[in-house]
Amino acid sequence: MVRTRFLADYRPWPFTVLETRLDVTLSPRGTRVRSALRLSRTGPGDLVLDGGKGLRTRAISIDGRTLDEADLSIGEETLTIGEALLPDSEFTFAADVEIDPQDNTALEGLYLSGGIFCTQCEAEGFRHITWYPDRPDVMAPFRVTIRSDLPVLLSNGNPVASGPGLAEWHDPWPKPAYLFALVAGALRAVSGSFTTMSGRQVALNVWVRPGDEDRAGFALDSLVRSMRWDEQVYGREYDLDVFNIVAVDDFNMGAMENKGLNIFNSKLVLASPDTATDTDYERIEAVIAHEYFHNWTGNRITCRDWFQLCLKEGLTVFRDQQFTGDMRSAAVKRIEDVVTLRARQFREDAGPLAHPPRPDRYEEINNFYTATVYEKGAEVIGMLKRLVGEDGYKAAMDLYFDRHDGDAATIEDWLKVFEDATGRDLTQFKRWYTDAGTPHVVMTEDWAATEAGGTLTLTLAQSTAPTPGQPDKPPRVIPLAVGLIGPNGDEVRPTEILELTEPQQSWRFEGLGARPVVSAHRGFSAPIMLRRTLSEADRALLLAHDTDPFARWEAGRSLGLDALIARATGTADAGAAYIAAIGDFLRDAAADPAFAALVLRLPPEEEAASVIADRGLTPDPDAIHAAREALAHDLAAANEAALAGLYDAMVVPGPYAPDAGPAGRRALRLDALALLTRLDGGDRAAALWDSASNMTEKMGALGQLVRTGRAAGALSQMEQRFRDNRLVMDKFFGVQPMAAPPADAVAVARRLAQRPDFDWKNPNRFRALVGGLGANHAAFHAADGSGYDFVADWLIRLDPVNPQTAARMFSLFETWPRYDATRRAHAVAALDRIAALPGLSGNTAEMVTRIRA
Ligand code: 0A1
Ligand code: ZN
Repeated sequence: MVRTRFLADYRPWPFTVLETRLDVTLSPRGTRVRSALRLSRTGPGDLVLDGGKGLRTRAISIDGRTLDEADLSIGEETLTIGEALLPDSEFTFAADVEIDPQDNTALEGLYLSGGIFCTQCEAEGFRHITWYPDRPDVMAPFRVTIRSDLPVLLSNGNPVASGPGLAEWHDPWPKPAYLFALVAGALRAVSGSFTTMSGRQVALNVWVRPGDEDRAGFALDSLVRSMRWDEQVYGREYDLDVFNIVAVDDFNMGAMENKGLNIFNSKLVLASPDTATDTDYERIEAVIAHEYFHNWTGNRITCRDWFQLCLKEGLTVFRDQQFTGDMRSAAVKRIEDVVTLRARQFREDAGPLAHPPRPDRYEEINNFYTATVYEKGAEVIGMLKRLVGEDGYKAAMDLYFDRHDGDAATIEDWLKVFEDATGRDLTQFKRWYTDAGTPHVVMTEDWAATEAGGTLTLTLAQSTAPTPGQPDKPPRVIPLAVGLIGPNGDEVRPTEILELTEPQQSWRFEGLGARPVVSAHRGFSAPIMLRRTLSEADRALLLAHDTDPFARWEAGRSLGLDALIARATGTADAGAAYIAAIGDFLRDAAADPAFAALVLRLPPEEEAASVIADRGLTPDPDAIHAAREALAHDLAAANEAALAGLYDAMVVPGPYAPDAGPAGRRALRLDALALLTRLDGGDRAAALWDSASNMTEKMGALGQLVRTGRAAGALSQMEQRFRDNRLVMDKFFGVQPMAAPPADAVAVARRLAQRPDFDWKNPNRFRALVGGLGANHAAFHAADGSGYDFVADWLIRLDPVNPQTAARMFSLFETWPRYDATRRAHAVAALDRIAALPGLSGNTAEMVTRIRA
């Protein structure tokens, strides 16, 4: 049943839960859940509890008196007890229900993953476990008893008792039901400990399946680094005696921050040099940190309602980005984050699924765990920090933790804290939370030379295109960081922040000697698209000399994009300036390999398509693919010696370490390899496949072999060696459709889908294959519609089994309006075929309707 929820309809629940007691007897087909909620009335109204279809209700009682059917009304989604039947002040509501974890393929609520019982309750999963006020503003301490013969029985909080077949847990920190978790299984712990800043000992465990223990150490170390960092940078101390992390193979998302018991997709826990890449390691470290940081930003301070989701997610992403920047290279991390933001969030903001970081309506909240809520939510906090400064930010954060600890808060509360701590009026700034769309900022320059020295006038003009449901876009506060670079490459003015608040404003820089080159949007100071005219020579100068690493990278990126787009739209041999600038850059590339790897990487086809569309033209995926291949070839040919030199020089001696230093060298080496393969046809890649002793180099080589049609041997070796390793086999399923030549990729995907080990009910495996094809731009957007059909067929199959994972993959289709009429017709036909299906889940129905609108 589809129903729209509105932010404006928020009403508090008329009771407080003083304590929640759960007694759970586990069994795959009939798990018994007995709950007792101590309630106290805070306002008038019936007692209305949430529950799902899967609950087999055996008994409901109030203060021990079992209610007859006549006293209750049990609907599809709620249980109601009339006000007249309830005691006046405090009373206990108890429920006795039975559920079927084995049947739970949606992976929401209590389910089984490879013999492990586990839960996923965010956002509204707890209602599949028992009747409950399943809303984030209802918080309670929990006491949980688990009964099972399985050896490891875990829940939130601290362990209070355990015996044969039984464990009892107590979580003293009031929490909403979405943070509840329970795990039971034959698990092994990799353990450590942490002494907090006030000297408390915390036991740390990473729970994995027997045999996986040797791949859990990095996750444990990452946890310790996260705990220390949150104390040092935010003054936040952990607040329980134990912190447990559990890895499960079947999980809809990355991981979940359940209080004291984080549950992770195993791909974000398990790593060893021969099974995980450098990127996997970096991601594990970041997600372990993210979930840990939620303990304060999400758990101690949670959200009043799901419209406020970015309150916890934007802030926690911002914190995990800061953490990774501190652990590794801040400059490289910033560029990586911008690349992801543009690829996912800008694209979302420009299409039919655009929504503000704080939406004001939704049908299915699980469809709003988006790049906009997460990544743009983080960008908005970055801007806030830039506007109020380091000290202002620190004062505001201290006040936030002080004022709102224990609360279910709102974006208004968050902004008020910043206003109170810094004295700044954030009325206009709030639009970043309420308005969708990426602002365009046009920058123009006027140079006037006088006797006293030249004056540069910079004019900035902002506008934002309409988005669904929001036709008018008033101006926002946009902090644009700029610096000036002299013609000889020296910085003549350090970074300053121009605060654009009007539709158009100008700034004057006086007393300059020669006309400088403006280094603009330094550090990507706001999530906007900056449009300016800058000569190729000036961009080459910035790439060579800018002191700001983001702006420096951006100069090269912009040359690359222009070269690619010119070729894709008609100019055959464009890109001389780009190729020459990269050639100059390569001379110094070894100085900072991780940064150099980013500069050397050609813009992806998808990004070229977005920029072409943004310029009002129709992107042609085949032309873009051909142009990118040709540009890569020419770039390689012009710089062959330098690339070959780097490829040899960037070998990392000694045993593998996942640290930023060696990882950066491997990244540069593999980016050089990708270009050199255009010249040697895959010889180096084949040799590297044979000699590599770590998964990073293996996958770097394999991608090139797949692209050049030389992967058969490597793939069969991979299969031989890793057929029992699910995570490595996901790579096997992903790399082939993603890297195959677009003309072959759909056939490759179809063949893989027929393999018996295409276990499509496992979200990782499904995403590897179907998402892998989706990531091959020219294949997914094949002119004959075969890419759309392949994805649609599989989404149709997945939807009844796992609606959340199916619905989230619809974003692959969100760019359909920008392509040509033939492709649009194919995409619309695929979407309409899905929309017409009887019994479509609410999740998918909402996505299809929004995308088609
Ligand atoms: N809060 C988690 C993300 C998450 C959201 C929903 C889930 O199930 C539907 C699972 C995880 C995070 O930000 O990591
Ligand atoms: Zn999160």
